[in-house]
Amino acid sequence: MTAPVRTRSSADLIRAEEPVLANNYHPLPVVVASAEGAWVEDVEGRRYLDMLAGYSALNFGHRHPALVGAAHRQLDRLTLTSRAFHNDQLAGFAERLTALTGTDMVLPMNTGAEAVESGIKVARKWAYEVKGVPADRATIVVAADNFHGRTTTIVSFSTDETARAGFGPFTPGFRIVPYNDLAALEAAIDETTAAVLIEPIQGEAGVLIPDDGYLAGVREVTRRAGCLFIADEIQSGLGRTGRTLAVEHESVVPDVVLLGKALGGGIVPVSAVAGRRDVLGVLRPGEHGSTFGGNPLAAAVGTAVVELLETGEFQRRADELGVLLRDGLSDLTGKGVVGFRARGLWAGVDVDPALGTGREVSEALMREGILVKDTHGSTIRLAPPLTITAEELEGALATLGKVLARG
Ligand code: IF1
Repeated sequence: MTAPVRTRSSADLIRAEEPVLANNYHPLPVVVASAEGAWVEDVEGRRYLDMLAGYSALNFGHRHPALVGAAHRQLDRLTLTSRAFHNDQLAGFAERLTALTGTDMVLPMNTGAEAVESGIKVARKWAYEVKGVPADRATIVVAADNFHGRTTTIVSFSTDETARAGFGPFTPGFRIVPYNDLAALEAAIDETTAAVLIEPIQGEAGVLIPDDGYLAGVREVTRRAGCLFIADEIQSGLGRTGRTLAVEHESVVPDVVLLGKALGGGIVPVSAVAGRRDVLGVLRPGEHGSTFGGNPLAAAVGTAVVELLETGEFQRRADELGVLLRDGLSDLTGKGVVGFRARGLWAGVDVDPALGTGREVSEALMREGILVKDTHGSTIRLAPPLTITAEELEGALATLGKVLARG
């Protein structure tokens, strides 16, 4: 006789993690057991509207049927070959992704940080071989308050002490300038500069949207200086801001685009460096790689993600529902909201600190069935699946208003 399935309670599971799980997160006290679309359900069956969407990795909602279907079909055929051999999914994925992003070539990786690291390596190699920067002298200009991942090199150019402290020694070759400041950016570029690496909108910093013209300015300054413009679209891309890429809001075409998160449909880690052939073409066999990069399961899911984005439906939804989001946050301004930044279905909302920290507001919203994540201080981030309905979004905004009104 099979033992009864023992479902441990949320409290048991949270307690059980403590001695055996590295303490690098402070999650909200909710234990998710299942999910569909914009909704998750905890162990006890309580339902929550997911307004974080895996930090924008779940743009198509939890378990989108087209993506789960693609994954199931591939699971039953082939999951991994390594790049020592070809597989029958990768060409299609690379063709569809380059067409979708308007680029020539892709380098398939797994996590966002790997795409960022790969972008840094390719930019440096391009600087030495094409631009003629002396060996080991390449510099890359980044923005203060950036977030590009957690590897040692990436935190080397972070300005967030929490992300850096205790992880030195750090990788040299990075110059940090204020975000949204073209003069400072231009002043930091010289003949050693391989690239400028920036987020078109700074996510972790609190969804900071640069002034109109900033991205076009970065494009012009980098073109004139003969260095690369690398746009980190890992969080801002793939429909989140109402466009396939956030840089499209200024009709800007970077030399290299970094993608991740939603590229894997919230099912498998899929990331990519997509860009000009003369840039990615500097890589030759044996110079870079990854066990799982470009694996057939990732490529099959990535292809299904690109097919969803080719319709334009998700970009349109984010654009249209973004109006409702902005209107709702405008209505709450002065009623607990002291400021916000929003583009598409992505917002950083500054709550009156007198009402609590972002964490406290997140906990209060959790008790009302809404899941969000604070960024810093009293700012919370709203980034629901792009499949959210207008009614669900309005409900979330009404609940935020109720929580803030309670004080
Ligand atoms: C965590 C933050 C968000 C990213 C951009 C690269 C990466 C990320 C623009 C690296 C990843 C994630 C990391 C995750 C939480 C989340 C995050 F709070 F950390 F900063 F979204 F804002 N570029 N962001 O946003 O991609 O290697 O994680 O796949 O580290 O807690 P990754």
